[in-house]
Amino acid sequence: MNRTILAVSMLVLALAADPARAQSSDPASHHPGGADSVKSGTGTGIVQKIDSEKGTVTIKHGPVRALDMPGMTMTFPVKDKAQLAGLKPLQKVEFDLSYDGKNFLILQIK
Ligand SMILES: [Cu+2]
Repeated sequence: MNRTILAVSMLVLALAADPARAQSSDPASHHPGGADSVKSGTGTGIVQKIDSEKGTVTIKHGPVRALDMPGMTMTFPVKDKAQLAGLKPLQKVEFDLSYDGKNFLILQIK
């Protein structure tokens, strides 16, 4: 009788523990969907406007396929304001762009 109760309670414990262990050891469960992951891509375009005080550059750019962005004119903040120093309006540029799900950021422009 005692042995049966012991066996049953051990089985219950084993069943209860297993799903919990499987859940906490699954790394994917901590980052569902990857909606907050940072994407990056490369684009080319023509400089329209530079704001060295704000640290932004307006670019008429072609499609950036990695970020699902069609060609358009838009203003980007740059990570390093010093990179704006060498830019002039109507200059052709190539840029590395990141997108964190909310904001774009130019990592490098030349
Ligand atoms: Cu754009």
